[in-house]
Amino acid sequence: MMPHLKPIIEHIRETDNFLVLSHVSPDGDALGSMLAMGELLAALGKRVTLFNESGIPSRFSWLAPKREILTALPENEPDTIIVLDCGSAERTGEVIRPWLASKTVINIDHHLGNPKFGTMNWIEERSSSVGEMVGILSRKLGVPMVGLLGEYVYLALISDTGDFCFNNTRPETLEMAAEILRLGLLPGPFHEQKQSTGTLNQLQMRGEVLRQASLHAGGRVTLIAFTRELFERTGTGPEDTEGLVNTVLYVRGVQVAVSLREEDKGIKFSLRSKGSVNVQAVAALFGGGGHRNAAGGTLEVPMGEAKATLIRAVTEELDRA
Ligand SMILES: [Mn+2]
Repeated sequence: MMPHLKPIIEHIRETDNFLVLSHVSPDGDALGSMLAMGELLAALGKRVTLFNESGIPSRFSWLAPKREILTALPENEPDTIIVLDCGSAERTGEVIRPWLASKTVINIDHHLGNPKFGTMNWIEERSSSVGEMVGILSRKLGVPMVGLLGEYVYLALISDTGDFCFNNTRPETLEMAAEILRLGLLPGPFHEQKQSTGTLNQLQMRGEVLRQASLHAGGRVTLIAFTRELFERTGTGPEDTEGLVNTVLYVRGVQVAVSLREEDKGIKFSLRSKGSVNVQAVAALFGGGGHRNAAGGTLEVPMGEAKATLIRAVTEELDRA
């Protein structure tokens, strides 16, 4: 059923010293799958180091992981690097990249078009999240998803499925969630912790962005934009934009939401779509990536030009569908 899984399981059983990492600017799946993999390997008695070039974003500070997450190269060199939720080798960041060429790399991911940059690759495009894949590994390796391991897998599941609302929520996903609840996780307190992490500044900044949301393509596209001026004026930052793009799909008749964010290198864009509209194809036009209903990338142009370019590309995709 999963031919790529067997050698990975054998390698994990036979090896001792691991470095586990996930993509820069981590989301709930990147953090959840990495922390879960850390717990899983520790439960197997392995030495494990966690690494994420960006560290933990402030909205996840409630996680307070007991295992340290390094942002610089560790002194102790691992035998094997497990790369999680990275659609390409570039997503691992700058710091660790030289090591990817010289060590055994296990690439576990669910992004469309992952180029299989690992020594071993397990890519499941249909999997809700990489956390779900780590959960499958836990089962195969005989480690029950109790305590922190269960919490971290659950965080990954709810993050990438939009709290089990997106189409990537499969029966297998809910069965894994059910397994974790049976083993003791309480969803109420967990969701409260996850959701109540904001500040008034963030709320007001988001309000301002929503007030300026605009409709395009005959009401099929909504667009929101975050400028550096706005961040400076409201005492907020790029990490405070998370999730707002999903909110603007709320408008009746809208099929695609576009979110733009001004950064040093240009404009970072996020796209969300409903149903069969493929925004991954749009992101790929500009060197970006992602999934059918959630994708993104960067445009090295000013804000006004980024708006026009993306509205045109998204409209063409909608007209084709
Ligand atoms: Mn993911």
